[in-house]
Order: sequence, then C-alpha cells, then structure tokens
Amino acid sequence: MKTVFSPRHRGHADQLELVAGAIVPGFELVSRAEYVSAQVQAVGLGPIIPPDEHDLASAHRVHRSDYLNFLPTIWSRWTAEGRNGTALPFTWPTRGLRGDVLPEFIDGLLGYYSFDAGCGIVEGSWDAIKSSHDVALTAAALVHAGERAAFALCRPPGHHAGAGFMGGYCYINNAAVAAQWLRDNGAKRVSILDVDYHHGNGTQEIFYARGDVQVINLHADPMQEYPYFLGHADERGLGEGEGYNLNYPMRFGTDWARWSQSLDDACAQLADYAPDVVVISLGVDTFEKDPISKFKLKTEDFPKIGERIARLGLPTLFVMEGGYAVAEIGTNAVGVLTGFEG
Ligand code: SP5
Ligand code: ZN
Repeated sequence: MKTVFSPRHRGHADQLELVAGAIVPGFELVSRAEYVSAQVQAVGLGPIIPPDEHDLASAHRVHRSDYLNFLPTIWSRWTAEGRNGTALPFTWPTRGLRGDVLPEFIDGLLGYYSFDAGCGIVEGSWDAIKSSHDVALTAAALVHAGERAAFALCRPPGHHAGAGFMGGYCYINNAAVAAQWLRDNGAKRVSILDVDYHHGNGTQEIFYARGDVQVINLHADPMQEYPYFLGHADERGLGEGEGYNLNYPMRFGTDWARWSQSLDDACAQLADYAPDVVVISLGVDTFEKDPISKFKLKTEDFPKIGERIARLGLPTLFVMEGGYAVAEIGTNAVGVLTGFEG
C-alpha cells in the first residue's frame, strides 16, 4: 500500500509537556514519524508520497470554526507577549467557571481551547498540524479512488482533539476529518476503529450524535488511565447516534489474549454496521515497552491486528496516532500494515 508522509512534521519539535509534576520534554517526538517512515522503506511496503494541499472544508465540518481559526494564531500571540519556548495553557474552564465567554489574552485562550497541558505549540507547529491534516486527506483520496488501503503517516496525531479543543498531543482530529471527507465524497457510512491505547475522546465527541459514522474504541479503562473523563462502556451515542458509539475499556496489564477478544467483538459490530470504508486510528502504544502505557501487546501481536482488520474485506485507511517506544514504533506500526497485506 502507499504511504503518505510529509517532512513538514519536523517543525513540531522540542515541545514541552507537564508530566508527573514537572515540565519535561514531550514524549511525542519528531523521531517517531521518522522511524515509521524508515520501516516502511525497510520492508518495502510500497511508495512513500508527499501530501497534496487540501483546504479545511471538511475540517470545518467536524471542528468549531473559532477553534480552527485560533490554531494558526497561537505562536504569534505567544511571541507578541515577549515569550519563546513552548506555548502551554495552565488554567481551564472546568465546572463552576464560565465556559461561554472567550477571554482575550493568550493564556486564557489556550486554556479555553484545550483540556490538558499536553499540546505545546512551537514556531513550526501549525505548519506540521496542517501537513498532518493534508496527509490524512491525501491518503483518504487514494482509498476513495479505489485503493484497497492507504497509510496516512500523520504527525502530530489527532484522536484526542475534539470539535473545539486540543489535548493529548492532538490538534486537528485527522481521522475524524478523513471520515468526514469520505462522507462528503460519497461514502454513506464510515466506521472509525481506534486501537490506540488511549480512548479517542475527540473522535467520540465529534460523532456522538451521528449515525453516519460509527466510532469504536479499544483502550485503557478511563477509571485508571488518561484521558480519565470519557471512554466508559455505557457511552453508546445519542439521538441518531444511539448505538453507533462503542467503547471497550480494558484494565492495566491487558495482554493479547484479552485485547484480541475486544478486537474480535469490535470487528463483528463493525461488520454488522456494513460501512463503505473503514478508518483505523492506528496507535501502537498498547506495546508492552511503551513508556507511558500499561498494556502488554508484543511485537508479534501487531501483524495479527492487521490480519483481523483485513478479514473485514473493506477499503481501509490507516491513520497514525500514538506510540512512544521510539525504537520499536516502526516495527510495530508497519507490522499492522504488513499483517493487513498478508
Ligand atoms: C495520541 C496519544 O497517544 N496521546 C497520548 C496522550 C497522553 N497524555 C498523558 C501522558 C501521561 C504520561 N505519563 C507518564 C508516565 C511516565 N512513567
Ligand atoms: Zn495513545
């Protein structure tokens, strides 16, 4: 299959994040995407092509326009205050505060448009964010044009970004925009299957009241793990979306035997929905050696994920999400893809 990849992700670099009481170098490293790209070449998965420029029309259908318009202005607002380093929020409009009044000052705006301190912005961030969006839509267009599958090697990732906020290293929800673009270009039903270790809270929120995009998440139980405030099994969709959101929370220590039961059930539900196309939010932070995660999948398990997805027999767009064991991220992510190709 073809891989779509942009070197413009490299401008999103050296961003800091808040971890365990300290501001530290972020886990979401430039080298992540470089290792995956190198492994695509090493195994001869197929050609690596650059993205085409895409406008933000489909993005505006899943994100709030005020949020999308804010993103490219962050760095200049930050430096206008004489600051450098990493733009990060430190205050958020939680219960009991006004979430309906937009502040003017950059610190208030950053808090208003985020849910954590995991989304640092540096000078090259917006260009990387836009390139990641373009990567997803270019790969979506390949599947739309009849390819069995395509790999969007997105960086930064997207599945924690909601309609109006960033979080968890995610700014634009690449998988959600791709699903919307596929709907806008003729697909009647789209399924998003999110296999990242963390719950894809942004994707769930975006499609929660819609029946035309099924969202299925396999993830660490939010009682124990980030993002903590969404991803429980009783969240099943609302209104026209009722029954089209499915969550499979799993406990710390989950291994392939347990995780693959959820995958089998998820795939059966997906097949019942009978979508025209499947979008896989492909995180490999379920890996046993991931530095921020607590599942136990082994390198040999990742091709089995691809094999199971291939058995659905549906056009499939893979969109890169998380995975922080940098040395193994290429082997594990590309393992899913080679498993899919059989
Ligand atoms: C796309 C994606 O996978 N985003 C993940 C965001 C996770 N943010 C919370 C990170 C918590 C890090 N805890 C570190 C523990 C180190 N031992
Ligand atoms: Zn993750």
